[in-house]
Amino acid sequence: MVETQERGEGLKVEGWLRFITLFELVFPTILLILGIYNGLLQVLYRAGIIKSMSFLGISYYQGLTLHGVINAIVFTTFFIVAFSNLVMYYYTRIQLSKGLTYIAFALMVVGTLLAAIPMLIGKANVLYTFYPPLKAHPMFYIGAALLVVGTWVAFLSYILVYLKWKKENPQKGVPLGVIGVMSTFIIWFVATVPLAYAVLFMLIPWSLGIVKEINIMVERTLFWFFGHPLVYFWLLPSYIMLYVVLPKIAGGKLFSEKFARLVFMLFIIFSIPVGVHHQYSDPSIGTSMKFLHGVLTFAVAIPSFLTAFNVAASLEYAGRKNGGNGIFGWWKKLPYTDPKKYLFAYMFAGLVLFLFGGITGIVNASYNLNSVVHNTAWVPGHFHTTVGGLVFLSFLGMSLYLVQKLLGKEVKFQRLNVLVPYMWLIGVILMSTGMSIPGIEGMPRRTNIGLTYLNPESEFFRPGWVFWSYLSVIGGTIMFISMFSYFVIFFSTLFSKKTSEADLYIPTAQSLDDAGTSFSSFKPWIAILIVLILVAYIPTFYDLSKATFGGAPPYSPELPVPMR
Ligand code: HAS
Repeated sequence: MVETQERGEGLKVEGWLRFITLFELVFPTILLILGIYNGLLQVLYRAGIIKSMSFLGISYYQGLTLHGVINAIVFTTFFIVAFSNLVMYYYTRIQLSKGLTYIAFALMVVGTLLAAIPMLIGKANVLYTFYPPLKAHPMFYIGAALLVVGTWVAFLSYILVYLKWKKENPQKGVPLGVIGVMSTFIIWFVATVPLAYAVLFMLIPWSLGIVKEINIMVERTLFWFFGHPLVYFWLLPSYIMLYVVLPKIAGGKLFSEKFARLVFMLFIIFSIPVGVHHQYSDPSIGTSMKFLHGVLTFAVAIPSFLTAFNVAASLEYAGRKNGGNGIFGWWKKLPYTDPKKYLFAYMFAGLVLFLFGGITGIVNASYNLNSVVHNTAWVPGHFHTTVGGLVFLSFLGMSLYLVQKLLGKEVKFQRLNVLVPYMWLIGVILMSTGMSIPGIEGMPRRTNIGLTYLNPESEFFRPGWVFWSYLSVIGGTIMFISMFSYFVIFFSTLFSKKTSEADLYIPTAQSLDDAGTSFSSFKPWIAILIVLILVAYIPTFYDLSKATFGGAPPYSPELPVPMR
């Protein structure tokens, strides 16, 4: 067991770091109100309950862009940087560079505000994937670029802390939380370099009118080089919590730290060379590359399977330690609804959702099944149980916890708080089921023709989809109520009176095994990653270079769609 893993005392956080971290937690939570509101409008609009999304003068694609960018990009990125700042400091006790942390913070805030302006005035209705032919105002791309550069600066500050810690502790294994943060940002950095190329050299010149045409397939491929690792950028901080925090709160220990470390290393090698599984239906990329990326996608599921077993075994250990016996007795001894241990509820509800997210992900990864579900409502069904499930819930729970600790406050409405994740769980299951089942029958993933397939007057009317759309509305409404409750709890806690000393304490489980110094070096894994990227992407870009097409004119999704 690594020594730093066992530390349990609170840690004073200097004023400047407390300020930045709190800002990085509270600012995206405020934006989330708009993101969640647009989520509710989505389900209502899709089911035809509201005939337009224009309550705030927001159009369908504009609302969908705000929903995706705020919830999946801004909220997550800010949380991950705030959480990583604290994890690095807590487990190494080495101060982050104040200058770098401030620069990262400033770039992220300015970038977000710059990107927000065109989104809010309807000049960037390009969805969170923002690939052409959808075209945004240049300010959107510049803002997105600044946000990403901000995270690179934050990563630089982590690298400095990591190297200093290694130098001072040559004989020790790196703390698990630090391995988790470093893995998250190694993946993120490698994934965002091609994205930066695409934004700087393709999208910005295109949006400024400097170039008239853009190679859509190359840009899409660069985007998905980034787009799949993006999901592990979201997931790995949740895995840090599952390994480090959850077993402790459950009352037990981590089953195997060695396996947990291996999981992070496997993510480094497999997260990136899989992007083409988002492009199985795209032209210009040959089937052999699609097959290779498909195989590697199954490989990237392995660390999640390892996690499922490691976490389940840790929970069983905790349940038995809490007095549970027999095959199922230990299940009853976990703190599902203990208001003081609310982080358990947030993570457990997320784990249940991730079982569905994992299964649907494997379906997506299968080349032939993907052709059934691609671009259908099945896909949002999948990602609301992954990024909208485990990731979102663990981030919400941890945001509240960190705000509480850094300000020395008591959580308000504690009974309601412990119900929030279970409401969200029920809501997501209903909403995702209501999207996944008709998705298999071809219900489109996105539509700005609203009522068409639910309208008996339309030639596209699908009576079988009416029930599922209403089920989604019920699920989406429960999700909205859950989040409304969360906002009340979060902001009441934020503005409540201080009740204790403000310090940082991250509940940290010991491990049943002694991981020693195993899997403490990133170098061999980064080397394997580079080889795999070359193998998976050189032939892909070769295929693209042989394709004979020019650019495409910009397209606006808000153009009128022919209706009967
Ligand atoms: Fe995915 C599309 C394949 C994981 C997010 N994915 C998406 C999109 C998003 C997304 C946002 O292959 C849409 C992108 C877009 O806008 O077009 N995904 C996978 C696979 C995995 C996977 C194989 N996805 C994620 C995660 C995400 C995420 C994680 C966010 C965080 N996904 C795809 C594919 C597509 C796709 C294709 C393209 C679809 C298309 O055609 O457009 C795997 O990583 C999943 C592995 C997971 C597991 C589950 C392990 C289970 C655990 C829980 C254990 C529970 C316990 C509790 C212990 C193997 C760890 C016990 C409790 C009990 C009650 C029993």
